[in-house]
Amino acid sequence: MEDKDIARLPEHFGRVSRRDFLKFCAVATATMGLPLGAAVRIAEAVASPQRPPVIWLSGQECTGCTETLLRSTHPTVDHLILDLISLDYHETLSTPAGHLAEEAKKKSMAAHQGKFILVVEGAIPIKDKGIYCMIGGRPMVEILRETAPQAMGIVAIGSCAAWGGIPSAEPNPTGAVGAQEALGRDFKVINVPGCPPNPYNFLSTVLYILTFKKLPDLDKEGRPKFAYGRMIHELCERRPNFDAGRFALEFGDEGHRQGWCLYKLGCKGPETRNNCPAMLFGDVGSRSWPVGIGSPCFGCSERGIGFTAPVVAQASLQKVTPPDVCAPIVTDRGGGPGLATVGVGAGLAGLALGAGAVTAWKLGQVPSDSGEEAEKD
Ligand code: FSX
Ligand code: SF4
Ligand code: F3S
Repeated sequence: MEDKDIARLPEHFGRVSRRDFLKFCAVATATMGLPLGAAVRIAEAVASPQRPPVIWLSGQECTGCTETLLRSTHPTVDHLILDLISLDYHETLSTPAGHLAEEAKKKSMAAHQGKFILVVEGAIPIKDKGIYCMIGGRPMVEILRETAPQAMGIVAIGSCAAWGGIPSAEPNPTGAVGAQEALGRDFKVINVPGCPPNPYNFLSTVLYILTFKKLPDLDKEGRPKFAYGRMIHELCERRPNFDAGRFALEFGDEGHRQGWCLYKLGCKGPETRNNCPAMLFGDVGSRSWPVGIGSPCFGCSERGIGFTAPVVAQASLQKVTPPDVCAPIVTDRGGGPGLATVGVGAGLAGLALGAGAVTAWKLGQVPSDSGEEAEKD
């Protein structure tokens, strides 16, 4: 990012300083595997006087998805929402309630046909004509089907909205499904699963659509590849223990206290795609993700794993060898660091140019000029 590019940005984006906002954009661009220069394009897109309108529908959920956004910083998302995005309807955060809120939604939809982003939070019950989730006297499913055709893009935030999540767990008494299933194949829903999802994955997705006016590359589950392209197991800091056969066998045993691998306690990292070990949660520092604090991953972002597979069941192993990017964990005595170790170390030194670059390294993505992901499936 060149100085002249930065100079043409305003000093403040609402209450967020240019410095803080660019830091956020650098993390977002690295998360998406884009060249760091794209941060300026993102900043310009979001800073346009016509703030992008967002309509946020809530179904069957615990509101954890909204809560996780409120716990993010760089800048705090309440600033991001209130100053940069025009959040025209959100049942939890909107100031107006009842008829006034419904009125605001109608007005926004009429004024921004085909230009607003529709965010869906929570599952949608379709059994018995959707009567198990009523909003303003109407079934959620009806409201969703009426709103979706007018949106520029549809993002399902959280596993509930992506494919049903907790409300759809057996015996699924309300017939809960995700937004894609409720809307059918005529629509393309971007899924940002997780229970809750990482706020940066969600914000990066929204910023991508707003900046590039197209959808990011998606996997077969409709998830952005930049966030869900790698297995947790590939990025996990406990992976050397897995490879060396060091496992915690019970919660609180010596292995658990030593930070050994949680595979035998039911960790679903080997069959769950997400970037939790790299992105972390809540901006409270290292290890702030489930496995980092000693809890096995239960596969919240993987359809058919979280809320479906028994929590204690051992994951099926899809890849058993360490990723190439890892330095060897065992070296011959006296051999010193191998070429791979030196190469990775030199690469890290070169990349350590700021928060964006560090995040890119953690994700195993090196920002390239092409704007494409460095690694593909
Ligand atoms: Fe579901 Fe979101 Fe889990 Fe909760 O609202 S993805 S139950 S964290 O909050 O929808
Ligand atoms: Fe990490 Fe779980 Fe894989 Fe062990 S099984 S290395 S704890 S992701
Ligand atoms: Fe979910 Fe596993 Fe990440 S439980 S939050 S995908 S570590």
